Amino acid sequence: MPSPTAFITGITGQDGSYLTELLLNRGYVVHGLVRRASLFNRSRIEHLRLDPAIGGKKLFLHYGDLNDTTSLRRLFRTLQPTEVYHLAGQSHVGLSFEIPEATCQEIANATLGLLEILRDQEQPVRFYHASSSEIFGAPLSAPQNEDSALRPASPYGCAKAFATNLCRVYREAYGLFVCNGIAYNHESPRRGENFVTRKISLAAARISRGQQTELSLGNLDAQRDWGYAPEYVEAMWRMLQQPSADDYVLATGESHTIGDFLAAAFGTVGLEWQKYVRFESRFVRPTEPVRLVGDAAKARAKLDWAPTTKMAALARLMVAADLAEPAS
Ligand code: G4F
Repeated sequence: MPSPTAFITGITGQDGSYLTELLLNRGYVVHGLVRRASLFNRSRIEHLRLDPAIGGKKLFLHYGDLNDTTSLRRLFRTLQPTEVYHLAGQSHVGLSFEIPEATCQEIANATLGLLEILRDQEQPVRFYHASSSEIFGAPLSAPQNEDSALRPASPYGCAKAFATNLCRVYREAYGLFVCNGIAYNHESPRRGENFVTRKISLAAARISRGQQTELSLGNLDAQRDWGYAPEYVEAMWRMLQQPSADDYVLATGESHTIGDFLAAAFGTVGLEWQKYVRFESRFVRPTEPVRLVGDAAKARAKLDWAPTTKMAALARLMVAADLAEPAS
């Protein structure tokens, strides 16, 4: 039996790196799409790429751009992937207010381009779309599930809602195996430093080492459902192993404020966060979801998936990882 072949857009991101590890461990050949940039941004997968048993043997990177569908189509023809994980796109909700057109181009149009390519494949391809809890935006009820109304509160949320609906339409109209993973916030030591959890874990570690004196943040009252990213990529893979395609909410079912996360992270190093955090209005978004919390009952029932790492443990492990990094 030849190895199954996966193609990942966004392979250099947090989720892409964990998913690559998971797929390699399960015997896949993994191909990843990488955007050309003057500086390499491959640090999260460098340990895999430089492993002589993996890089160039089981893991291959390809330069490309999601909006260049001609070269993407060519890649599909050459690689003939059996599973596609579409994780790429501008992922910062706050930034989507600054660059809404680029955000919609990267998230909405790019997904449409991939779905069109999928339609033309001769062999069936299973497709995972990284949808987001941001599609629920200002929800009318909590917790949200797969049937909750889409009421996005940002350009990012609008673009994800568009892409999520397109995936549903292409599944129903053309019988494609397309799944939406409606993921709530999922974090890890590999999270980008401009997301609130990583900003906080880094600050707690640096302040405890005397390398930083304060931490500037925006809205501390927003509530999020935070899980641990490696557990979420397991669910992504399980979705594509099902007999039929469907949409699934991925969430812990617990909601916490930014203040709760601050207390857990700073508590790890024995500090009171209130002494170090100051408000900075530039981090406040024009509008944003107030309370997002997901109901992952369907994923539990059909995928046998349940996240085990909750907010406090997550904060602790992220601070521990930042403390273990050499001081810079
Ligand atoms: O960490 P955040 O930037 O994550 P956000 O906006 O919830 O989005 C993340 O999760 C979504 C769901 O999975 C993804 F779709 C999306 O791609 C991304 O991964 O902000 C969390 C909360 C917000 O309420 C924000 O206003 O933290 C608040 N916040 C307060 N001060 C801050 C800051 N967020 C950031 N990034 N930086 C701050 O200084």
